[in-house]
Amino acid sequence: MRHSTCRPSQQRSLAALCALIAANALVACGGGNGGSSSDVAVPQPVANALSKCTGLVGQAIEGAVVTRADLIAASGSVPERCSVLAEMPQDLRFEVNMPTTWTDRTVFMGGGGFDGSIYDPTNPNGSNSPNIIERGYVTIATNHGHTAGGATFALNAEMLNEYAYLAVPRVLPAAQKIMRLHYGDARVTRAKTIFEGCSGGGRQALIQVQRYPNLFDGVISRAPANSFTGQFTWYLNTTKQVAKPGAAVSLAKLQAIENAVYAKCDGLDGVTDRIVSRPDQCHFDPAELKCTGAETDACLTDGQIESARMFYAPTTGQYPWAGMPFGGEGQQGTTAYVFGGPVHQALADGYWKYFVAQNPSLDLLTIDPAVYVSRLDQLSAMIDATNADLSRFKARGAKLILWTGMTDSLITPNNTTEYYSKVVDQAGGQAAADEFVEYFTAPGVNHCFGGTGADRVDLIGPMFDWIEKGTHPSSVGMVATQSTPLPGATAVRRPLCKYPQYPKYNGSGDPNLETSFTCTSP
Ligand SMILES: [Ca+2]
Repeated sequence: MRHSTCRPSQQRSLAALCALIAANALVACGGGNGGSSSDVAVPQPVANALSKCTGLVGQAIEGAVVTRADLIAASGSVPERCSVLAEMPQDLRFEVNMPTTWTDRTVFMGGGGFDGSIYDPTNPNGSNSPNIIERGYVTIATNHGHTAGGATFALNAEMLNEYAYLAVPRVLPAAQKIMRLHYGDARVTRAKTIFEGCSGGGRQALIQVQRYPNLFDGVISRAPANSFTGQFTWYLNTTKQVAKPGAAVSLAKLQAIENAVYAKCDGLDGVTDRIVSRPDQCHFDPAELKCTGAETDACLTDGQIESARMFYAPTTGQYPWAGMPFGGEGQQGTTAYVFGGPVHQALADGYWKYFVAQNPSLDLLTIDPAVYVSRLDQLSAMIDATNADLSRFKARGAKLILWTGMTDSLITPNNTTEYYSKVVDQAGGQAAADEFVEYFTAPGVNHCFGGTGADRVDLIGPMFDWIEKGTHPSSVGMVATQSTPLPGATAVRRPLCKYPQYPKYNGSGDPNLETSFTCTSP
């Protein structure tokens, strides 16, 4: 089954649709632009590609059976490729796309949400780096062990393990064996392989780095759901909070919050562009909007203030959550991501009923996490990817890129920042960390894509250049572009800055252009 995709356009209704689809496949929407990296020189086409490809059907390879293998003709900018579908017990399916003219680069594309579908590499609006297949890369993707169905798969222990951590290490050897049959051993042995994913796919990326450090030469983790247990506990708490009488925060009030945040914080980066590039300097208390007379859309009651404060406040305990960022509240309110909205609720419902309690008939609002302490510990050990000791990964020369949108209200950017800081400490300091991990933050960008900022950026080309040539991504002047500007507006372009740097307006020049900004340390 193909991955459902949609692109958040300027129409808010479509954005809302994207969000609903995202409840099942969290990384569904995004943008794509051309690659910025030089590719490997003069790749040679595979001889007898048609017979080699179709001859794979029915073969048993490394525990998998090939169920489909088609040589698909070039179409537009997508080159001719052998597309292979294979499966393993119980329901682990994967796809390998092998260009006839291959650049000796392979990308394993992560999934998202509760998974259950195979990421489509030909979709120009995927949530990862754009135009992967157009650049002659082999792509690999998997359903992570089950087919759609929301979170119901979690009642099956084997499927839950595959979702948690086992799918990629099961699939990759079989996919690489298929590649060897197509391209020959020598090329596959010398080729570089990377993993990229956002959201749930960002968590999968960090699973590889932490538990299977020998599988990939490079890993790109975007907006990772790596503090899974804390994240889904927080979703439960916010769902309960906004269910209290008078505690729900309407879309109009979310817009009032956004306006108040921008009034205080937008200009801190040198230009008022509805992008907060200095979140470290942005301080806002929802009580500043407390209703003084009759309630209106522009003010908050005590119950609504309590909800909003809960949204931004970090939580503590065994499974903490870092608290949400300021900015983008109104626009993300329309996609129902924030303030215990439908997406938070759907995720909480799936996790707590099927992963934790394993009882679909429970009422979400009555669930007490204290009842499930041992089960949460068990799930955390399986699913969370919070280990900051990456010494095995670093020791073999592998590289890690972290990325996050800074107004992501589904997975807070503060979560990624906290993880990165722990990795730096564990590595022995900034200089030691810089050798193998770089972290980039995108102001004004929502969950994986969208927002007022520049959300679309190629990280795969710079990653391969880092692996193959030793060129650090932060040294090549990466530029991000806004995928979905408002109607009639010009797409925003910004330099993509390495944390903790931010794009500071130069004081003159077109604020839509990256040349008007300089990556600056706070
Ligand atoms: Ca600004």
